[in-house]
Amino acid sequence: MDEKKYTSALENLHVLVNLAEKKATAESFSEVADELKKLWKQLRKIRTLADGKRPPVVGVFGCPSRGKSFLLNVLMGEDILPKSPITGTTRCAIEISHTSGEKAVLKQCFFTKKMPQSEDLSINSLRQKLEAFSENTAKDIQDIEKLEIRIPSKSLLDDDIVLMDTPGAEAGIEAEETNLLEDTKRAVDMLAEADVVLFCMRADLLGANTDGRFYKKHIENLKPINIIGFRDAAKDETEDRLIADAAKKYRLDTDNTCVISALETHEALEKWKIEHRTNPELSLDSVLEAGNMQGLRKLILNQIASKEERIVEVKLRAVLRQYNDCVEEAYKKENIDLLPAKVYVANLYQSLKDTSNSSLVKNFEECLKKETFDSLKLYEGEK
Ligand SMILES: Nc1nc2c(ncn2[C@@H]2O[C@H](COP(=O)(O)OP(=O)(O)O)[C@@H](O)[C@H]2O)c(=O)[nH]1
Ligand SMILES: [Mg+2]
Repeated sequence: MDEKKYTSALENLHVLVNLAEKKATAESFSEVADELKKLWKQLRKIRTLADGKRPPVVGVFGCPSRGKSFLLNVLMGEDILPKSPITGTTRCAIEISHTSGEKAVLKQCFFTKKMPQSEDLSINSLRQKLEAFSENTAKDIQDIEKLEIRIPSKSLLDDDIVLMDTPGAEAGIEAEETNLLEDTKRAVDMLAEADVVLFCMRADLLGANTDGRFYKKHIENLKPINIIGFRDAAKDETEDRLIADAAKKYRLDTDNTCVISALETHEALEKWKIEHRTNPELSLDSVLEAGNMQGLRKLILNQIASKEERIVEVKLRAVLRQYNDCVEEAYKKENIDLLPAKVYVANLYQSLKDTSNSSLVKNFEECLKKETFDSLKLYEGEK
């Protein structure tokens, strides 16, 4: 996208957000209100990213035990997040960022209580607290929307990036697996919060249906960076083979796929920490080379650098798609007055056309399925 087009895409975004705020009162949308309100919130978030008012959020997603938490610990340079061979260790989203202070900070954001609860902690107490939250029996987790932590250690990525850990998720699971169901819902909700989506798989479990189903249902459309982790556990395979294998099984984009071993990077990092004590000048290059963390880092930084074109467009598209689903859902239910929603879509559509950004208008039209679209025209005709 050239600069002119980008500016007008941003203008559109401002128009959309303003319109959304004006039109979207809860009452006017009956049952779809909650969904719609979530979408407005997302639009606003996309805008703050595009305006450079907040750092990008890089989130890890995938089935349980794909090494998501472990990878983030390595990227943060500190073992903070609970990780274990037992599935379901991560129970709610955790956002991690850097602090220049000496103490770590833990902030709990709740669903019901408005005020978050924040405290300064040592790294050790933070680790213990997070451990307690990860206990399967932890009751207090129910009301926690997400945890935000800030830590003083040096990140392997960039101090300005927020990392996000999410619970392990699966698509199409049985209702009796209540924890997994709840975890999946939480992870899927968090997809909207991530600007860069890292989809985690395992080299030693490539081809598992669970990964494929989750990828297809929730990830594919979000232009993810695909990570084939646990490279050390599939030593006999070449990297190309692993990528080709994953591409064939899940039909993912090979350009945005990389093979890593967070375990190898972790070992190099521990070694670096010891040597760093006597040689403060020691660079992190050897750590990044181990387990191909450098390859992953490049993919992430590239995607962030192109946030103007890529992230904003991808996210906007995703929001529109959700919008479409949401309207469609409303159609299925009877006794729902869809007129306000239709007016809303008509307004959105009109505002896009007014700012005459053809690529966004096209996106929008693509995203709205024909059925929804026809009824829109109908409404416009009725006017
Ligand atoms: N061999 C190997 N084990 C790993 C690697 N990454 C993570 N693990 C192990 O896999 C287990 C699950 O990791 P975890 O990060 O909790 O998975 P999550 O459920 O996806 O967050 C842990 O016991 C880790 O030690 C890796 O690159 N290689
Ligand atoms: Mg985890």
